Amino acid sequence: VSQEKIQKPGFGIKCKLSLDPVDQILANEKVFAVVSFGEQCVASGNSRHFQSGLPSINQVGLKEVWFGDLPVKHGITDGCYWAGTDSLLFVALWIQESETGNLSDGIKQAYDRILAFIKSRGYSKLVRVWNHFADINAGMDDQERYKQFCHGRHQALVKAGYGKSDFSAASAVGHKAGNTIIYLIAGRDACTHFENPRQVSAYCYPREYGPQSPSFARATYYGSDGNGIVFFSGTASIIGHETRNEGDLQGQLDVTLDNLDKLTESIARQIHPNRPIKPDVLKVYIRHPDQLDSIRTRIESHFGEQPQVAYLQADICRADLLVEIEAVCAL
Ligand code: 3EB
Repeated sequence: VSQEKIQKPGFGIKCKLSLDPVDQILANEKVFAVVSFGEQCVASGNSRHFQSGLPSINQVGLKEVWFGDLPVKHGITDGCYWAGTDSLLFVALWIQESETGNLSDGIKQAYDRILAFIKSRGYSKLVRVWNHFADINAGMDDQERYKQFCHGRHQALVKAGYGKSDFSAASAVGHKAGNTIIYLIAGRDACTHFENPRQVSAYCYPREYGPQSPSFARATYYGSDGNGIVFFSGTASIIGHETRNEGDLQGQLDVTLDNLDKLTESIARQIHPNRPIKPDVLKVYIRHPDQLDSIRTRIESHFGEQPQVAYLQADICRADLLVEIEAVCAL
Protein backbone atom coordinates (compact mmCIF):
# COMPACT_ATOMS: atom_id res chain seq x y z
CA VAL A 1 0.00 0.00 0.00
CA SER A 2 1.38 3.36 -0.99
CA GLN A 3 2.25 5.60 1.93
CA GLU A 4 2.17 8.64 -0.30
CA LYS A 5 -0.14 11.43 0.71
CA ILE A 6 -2.99 11.51 -1.72
CA GLN A 7 -5.17 14.55 -1.92
CA LYS A 8 -7.41 15.83 -4.64
CA PRO A 9 -5.83 18.73 -6.50
CA GLY A 10 -7.33 22.04 -5.44
CA PHE A 11 -7.55 21.03 -1.78
CA GLY A 12 -3.95 21.93 -1.06
CA ILE A 13 -3.20 25.08 0.86
CA LYS A 14 0.07 26.20 2.35
CA CYS A 15 1.55 29.23 4.03
CA LYS A 16 5.05 30.68 4.04
CA LEU A 17 6.67 33.95 5.00
CA SER A 18 8.55 35.91 2.36
CA LEU A 19 10.50 39.12 1.83
CA ASP A 20 10.09 39.02 -1.96
CA PRO A 21 8.31 41.89 -3.69
CA VAL A 22 4.52 41.54 -3.91
CA ASP A 23 4.50 41.58 -7.74
CA GLN A 24 7.03 38.81 -7.89
CA ILE A 25 5.03 36.64 -5.50
CA LEU A 26 1.80 37.30 -7.39
CA ALA A 27 3.40 36.29 -10.68
CA ASN A 28 2.72 32.76 -9.42
CA GLU A 29 -0.88 32.02 -10.36
CA LYS A 30 -1.18 29.44 -7.56
CA VAL A 31 -0.93 32.19 -4.94
CA PHE A 32 -4.24 32.94 -3.25
CA ALA A 33 -3.07 35.99 -1.39
CA VAL A 34 -0.14 37.96 -0.05
CA VAL A 35 -0.73 39.54 3.35
CA SER A 36 1.76 42.31 3.90
CA PHE A 37 2.87 43.41 7.35
CA GLY A 38 3.25 47.16 7.65
CA GLU A 39 1.44 50.27 8.84
CA GLN A 40 -0.91 50.39 5.83
CA CYS A 41 -4.36 48.91 6.29
CA VAL A 42 -6.06 49.85 3.04
CA ALA A 43 -7.21 48.05 -0.06
CA SER A 44 -4.30 47.98 -2.50
CA GLY A 45 -6.28 47.75 -5.75
CA ASN A 46 -4.85 44.27 -6.30
CA SER A 47 -7.36 41.53 -5.54
CA ARG A 48 -4.70 39.25 -4.05
CA HIS A 49 -2.74 41.76 -1.98
CA PHE A 50 -4.03 42.24 1.57
CA GLN A 51 -2.38 45.06 3.57
CA SER A 52 -2.88 44.16 7.22
CA GLY A 53 -1.82 47.27 9.15
CA LEU A 54 0.28 45.14 11.51
CA PRO A 55 3.95 46.11 11.40
CA SER A 56 6.67 43.49 11.58
CA ILE A 57 8.94 44.46 14.46
CA ASN A 58 12.19 43.13 13.03
CA GLN A 59 11.75 42.61 9.25
CA VAL A 60 10.65 45.45 7.00
CA GLY A 61 8.69 44.16 4.00
CA LEU A 62 7.68 40.85 5.56
CA LYS A 63 4.71 39.07 3.98
CA GLU A 64 2.62 35.99 4.53
CA VAL A 65 2.00 34.07 1.31
CA TRP A 66 -0.90 31.64 0.89
CA PHE A 67 -0.66 29.28 -2.05
CA GLY A 68 -2.28 26.14 -3.36
CA ASP A 69 -1.73 23.54 -6.05
CA LEU A 70 -3.92 24.98 -8.82
CA PRO A 71 -4.17 28.40 -10.47
CA VAL A 72 -6.62 30.68 -8.67
CA LYS A 73 -9.39 32.87 -10.03
CA HIS A 74 -9.55 36.29 -8.44
CA GLY A 75 -11.33 39.61 -8.52
CA ILE A 76 -12.96 42.45 -6.58
CA THR A 77 -16.71 42.22 -6.01
CA ASP A 78 -18.87 44.44 -3.80
CA GLY A 79 -15.74 45.67 -1.98
CA CYS A 80 -14.62 42.09 -1.32
CA TYR A 81 -11.13 41.23 -2.55
CA TRP A 82 -11.16 37.54 -3.37
CA ALA A 83 -9.17 34.67 -4.83
CA GLY A 84 -10.03 31.02 -4.93
CA THR A 85 -10.08 27.56 -6.37
CA ASP A 86 -13.07 25.24 -6.56
CA SER A 87 -12.62 24.29 -2.92
CA LEU A 88 -11.29 27.37 -1.10
CA LEU A 89 -11.92 31.08 -1.25
CA PHE A 90 -9.84 33.87 0.31
CA VAL A 91 -11.70 37.13 0.92
CA ALA A 92 -10.58 40.46 2.39
CA LEU A 93 -12.60 43.53 3.21
CA TRP A 94 -11.39 46.89 4.54
CA ILE A 95 -13.68 49.35 6.24
CA GLN A 96 -13.19 52.95 7.19
CA GLU A 97 -14.67 53.50 10.58
CA SER A 98 -15.68 57.08 9.98
CA GLU A 99 -18.17 55.77 7.42
CA THR A 100 -19.96 53.61 9.90
CA GLY A 101 -20.24 55.41 13.24
CA ASN A 102 -20.17 52.80 15.98
CA LEU A 103 -17.76 49.89 15.82
CA SER A 104 -20.25 47.14 16.51
CA ASP A 105 -22.51 48.22 13.63
CA GLY A 106 -19.54 48.66 11.30
CA ILE A 107 -18.23 45.19 12.11
CA LYS A 108 -21.69 43.69 11.70
CA GLN A 109 -22.12 45.33 8.28
CA ALA A 110 -18.67 44.20 7.17
CA TYR A 111 -19.38 40.62 8.25
CA ASP A 112 -22.83 40.76 6.62
CA ARG A 113 -21.15 41.64 3.36
CA ILE A 114 -18.35 39.13 3.52
CA LEU A 115 -20.67 36.28 4.67
CA ALA A 116 -23.18 37.08 1.93
CA PHE A 117 -20.34 37.05 -0.57
CA ILE A 118 -18.92 33.67 0.40
CA LYS A 119 -22.42 32.19 0.49
CA SER A 120 -23.25 33.56 -2.96
CA ARG A 121 -20.16 31.82 -4.32
CA GLY A 122 -20.94 28.54 -2.57
CA TYR A 123 -18.15 28.63 0.05
CA SER A 124 -20.23 28.87 3.19
CA LYS A 125 -17.88 27.08 5.63
CA LEU A 126 -15.54 29.25 7.71
CA VAL A 127 -12.01 27.86 7.80
CA ARG A 128 -9.90 30.70 9.26
CA VAL A 129 -10.66 34.36 10.06
CA TRP A 130 -8.40 37.32 10.90
CA ASN A 131 -9.63 40.66 12.27
CA HIS A 132 -7.46 43.74 12.75
CA PHE A 133 -8.73 47.11 13.88
CA ALA A 134 -7.61 50.20 15.75
CA ASP A 135 -7.59 50.85 19.50
CA ILE A 136 -8.84 47.39 20.46
CA ASN A 137 -8.51 48.07 24.20
CA ALA A 138 -10.00 51.59 24.18
CA GLY A 139 -13.29 52.12 25.99
CA MET A 140 -14.34 51.17 29.49
CA ASP A 141 -15.98 47.95 30.64
CA ASP A 142 -18.66 46.73 28.23
CA GLN A 143 -17.82 49.57 25.85
CA GLU A 144 -14.28 48.33 25.31
CA ARG A 145 -13.82 48.16 21.55
CA TYR A 146 -12.95 44.46 21.50
CA LYS A 147 -16.28 43.78 23.20
CA GLN A 148 -18.12 45.94 20.66
CA PHE A 149 -16.34 43.98 17.94
CA CYS A 150 -17.46 40.66 19.47
CA HIS A 151 -21.03 41.92 19.50
CA GLY A 152 -21.05 43.01 15.85
CA ARG A 153 -19.34 39.83 14.66
CA HIS A 154 -21.73 37.60 16.56
CA GLN A 155 -24.84 39.42 15.32
CA ALA A 156 -23.76 38.92 11.72
CA LEU A 157 -22.80 35.27 12.22
CA VAL A 158 -26.11 34.39 13.84
CA LYS A 159 -28.10 36.26 11.21
CA ALA A 160 -26.24 34.32 8.49
CA GLY A 161 -27.09 31.02 10.21
CA TYR A 162 -23.74 30.21 11.85
CA GLY A 163 -23.78 28.64 15.33
CA LYS A 164 -21.08 27.58 17.81
CA SER A 165 -20.25 24.43 15.90
CA ASP A 166 -19.50 26.50 12.76
CA PHE A 167 -17.08 28.93 14.40
CA SER A 168 -13.56 28.58 13.01
CA ALA A 169 -10.09 29.44 14.16
CA ALA A 170 -9.63 33.21 14.34
CA SER A 171 -7.47 36.06 15.52
CA ALA A 172 -8.62 39.50 16.63
CA VAL A 173 -5.79 41.92 17.36
CA GLY A 174 -5.42 45.67 17.29
CA HIS A 175 -3.17 47.95 15.30
CA LYS A 176 -2.68 51.68 14.94
CA ALA A 177 -3.59 51.92 11.27
CA GLY A 178 -7.09 53.43 11.53
CA ASN A 179 -8.99 51.20 9.13
CA THR A 180 -10.32 47.74 9.86
CA ILE A 181 -9.44 44.66 7.85
CA ILE A 182 -11.30 41.37 8.02
CA TYR A 183 -9.86 38.58 5.93
CA LEU A 184 -10.80 34.96 5.89
CA ILE A 185 -10.55 31.59 4.24
CA ALA A 186 -13.87 30.00 3.36
CA GLY A 187 -14.44 26.47 2.11
CA ARG A 188 -16.99 24.59 0.13
CA ASP A 189 -16.62 21.48 2.29
CA ALA A 190 -16.87 20.91 6.01
CA CYS A 191 -13.82 21.28 8.20
CA THR A 192 -13.25 20.26 11.82
CA HIS A 193 -12.96 22.67 14.71
CA PHE A 194 -11.17 21.95 17.99
CA GLU A 195 -11.18 23.32 21.52
CA ASN A 196 -8.34 23.44 24.03
CA PRO A 197 -8.62 21.04 26.98
CA ARG A 198 -7.01 23.69 29.22
CA GLN A 199 -9.31 26.53 28.20
CA VAL A 200 -12.99 27.29 28.40
CA SER A 201 -14.29 27.64 24.84
CA ALA A 202 -14.22 31.33 24.01
CA TYR A 203 -17.89 31.19 22.98
CA CYS A 204 -18.65 30.04 26.54
CA TYR A 205 -16.65 32.75 28.36
CA PRO A 206 -18.67 34.07 31.33
CA ARG A 207 -20.36 37.48 31.39
CA GLU A 208 -17.43 39.24 33.09
CA TYR A 209 -15.57 39.31 29.74
CA GLY A 210 -18.33 41.16 28.00
CA PRO A 211 -21.98 40.95 26.96
CA GLN A 212 -21.15 38.79 23.93
CA SER A 213 -18.68 35.94 24.20
CA PRO A 214 -16.15 35.71 21.33
CA SER A 215 -17.26 33.64 18.34
CA PHE A 216 -14.29 31.49 17.41
CA ALA A 217 -12.79 28.00 17.82
CA ARG A 218 -9.30 27.30 19.19
CA ALA A 219 -8.21 25.52 16.00
CA THR A 220 -9.54 24.34 12.66
CA TYR A 221 -8.42 21.35 10.61
CA TYR A 222 -8.97 21.51 6.88
CA GLY A 223 -8.22 18.27 5.06
CA SER A 224 -8.95 14.58 5.20
CA ASP A 225 -7.33 11.29 6.20
CA GLY A 226 -4.71 13.07 8.27
CA ASN A 227 -3.56 15.25 5.37
CA GLY A 228 -4.24 18.94 5.03
CA ILE A 229 -3.57 21.84 7.34
CA VAL A 230 -4.31 22.91 10.91
CA PHE A 231 -4.91 26.54 11.77
CA PHE A 232 -4.35 27.51 15.41
CA SER A 233 -6.16 30.59 16.66
CA GLY A 234 -4.39 33.34 18.48
CA THR A 235 -3.38 31.68 21.77
CA ALA A 236 -2.49 33.55 24.93
CA SER A 237 -1.94 33.24 28.66
CA ILE A 238 -5.45 32.12 29.55
CA ILE A 239 -6.29 29.03 31.61
CA GLY A 240 -9.96 28.22 31.94
CA HIS A 241 -11.22 31.68 31.16
CA GLU A 242 -8.77 33.62 33.34
CA THR A 243 -5.72 35.60 32.34
CA ARG A 244 -2.63 34.21 34.07
CA ASN A 245 0.56 36.03 35.02
CA GLU A 246 -0.57 39.59 34.46
CA GLY A 247 2.46 41.84 34.01
CA ASP A 248 4.87 38.87 33.88
CA LEU A 249 6.13 38.22 30.36
CA GLN A 250 7.96 34.94 31.06
CA GLY A 251 4.98 33.64 32.99
CA GLN A 252 2.64 34.52 30.11
CA LEU A 253 4.95 32.78 27.65
CA ASP A 254 4.99 29.65 29.87
CA VAL A 255 1.20 29.46 29.80
CA THR A 256 0.85 30.40 26.14
CA LEU A 257 3.38 27.82 24.93
CA ASP A 258 1.87 25.18 27.18
CA ASN A 259 -1.59 26.01 25.81
CA LEU A 260 -0.31 25.57 22.27
CA ASP A 261 1.39 22.29 23.17
CA LYS A 262 -1.71 20.87 24.87
CA LEU A 263 -3.94 21.88 21.97
CA THR A 264 -1.48 20.42 19.47
CA GLU A 265 -1.29 17.12 21.37
CA SER A 266 -5.04 16.94 21.64
CA ILE A 267 -5.54 17.53 17.91
CA ALA A 268 -2.77 15.10 16.98
CA ARG A 269 -4.44 12.37 19.03
CA GLN A 270 -7.69 12.94 17.17
CA ILE A 271 -6.53 13.21 13.56
CA HIS A 272 -2.96 12.11 13.32
CA PRO A 273 -2.09 9.57 15.99
CA ASN A 274 1.19 8.36 14.48
CA ARG A 275 2.89 11.60 13.62
CA PRO A 276 3.41 14.69 15.75
CA ILE A 277 2.05 18.02 14.52
CA LYS A 278 4.66 20.74 14.20
CA PRO A 279 4.08 24.35 13.24
CA ASP A 280 5.40 25.65 9.92
CA VAL A 281 4.54 29.30 10.36
CA LEU A 282 4.00 31.24 13.57
CA LYS A 283 2.69 34.75 14.01
CA VAL A 284 3.62 36.24 17.35
CA TYR A 285 1.63 39.32 18.33
CA ILE A 286 3.64 41.52 20.69
CA ARG A 287 2.17 44.43 22.63
CA HIS A 288 5.48 46.06 23.61
CA PRO A 289 8.05 45.86 20.80
CA ASP A 290 10.91 46.26 23.29
CA GLN A 291 10.03 42.76 24.55
CA LEU A 292 10.90 41.24 21.18
CA ASP A 293 14.26 39.81 22.23
CA SER A 294 12.97 37.99 25.30
CA ILE A 295 10.03 36.62 23.37
CA ARG A 296 12.13 35.55 20.42
CA THR A 297 14.59 33.71 22.65
CA ARG A 298 11.74 31.70 24.16
CA ILE A 299 10.09 30.97 20.80
CA GLU A 300 13.33 29.78 19.25
CA SER A 301 14.21 27.51 22.14
CA HIS A 302 10.67 26.10 22.27
CA PHE A 303 10.07 25.46 18.57
CA GLY A 304 13.61 25.06 17.23
CA GLU A 305 14.55 25.73 13.63
CA GLN A 306 11.52 24.52 11.70
CA PRO A 307 8.95 27.29 11.89
CA GLN A 308 9.16 30.58 10.11
CA VAL A 309 8.16 33.27 12.61
CA ALA A 310 6.65 36.71 12.09
CA TYR A 311 7.00 39.03 15.10
CA LEU A 312 4.27 41.62 14.75
CA GLN A 313 3.45 44.66 16.81
CA ALA A 314 -0.17 44.37 17.90
CA ASP A 315 -2.51 45.02 20.80
CA ILE A 316 -3.99 41.84 22.21
CA CYS A 317 -7.72 41.79 22.92
CA ARG A 318 -7.38 41.67 26.71
CA ALA A 319 -5.48 44.66 28.08
CA ASP A 320 -3.62 42.41 30.54
CA LEU A 321 -2.14 40.17 27.82
CA LEU A 322 1.36 40.92 26.50
CA VAL A 323 1.73 38.28 23.81
CA GLU A 324 -0.40 36.01 21.63
CA ILE A 325 0.74 33.29 19.21
CA GLU A 326 -1.02 31.72 16.23
CA ALA A 327 0.23 28.89 14.07
CA VAL A 328 -0.23 27.06 10.80
CA CYS A 329 0.77 23.40 10.51
CA ALA A 330 0.82 21.48 7.25
CA LEU A 331 0.20 17.79 7.89
C1 3EB B 1 -8.52 34.47 23.98
O1 3EB B 1 -8.08 33.34 24.02
C2 3EB B 1 -7.59 35.52 23.48
O2 3EB B 1 -12.01 37.20 19.25
O3 3EB B 1 -11.42 36.19 17.41
C3 3EB B 1 -7.77 34.95 20.54
C4 3EB B 1 -8.11 34.53 19.25
C5 3EB B 1 -8.54 35.91 21.16
C6 3EB B 1 -9.24 35.04 18.62
C7 3EB B 1 -11.24 36.50 18.59
C8 3EB B 1 -9.67 36.41 20.52
C9 3EB B 1 -10.02 35.99 19.26
O4 3EB B 1 -9.68 34.76 24.34
C10 3EB B 1 -8.19 36.43 22.51
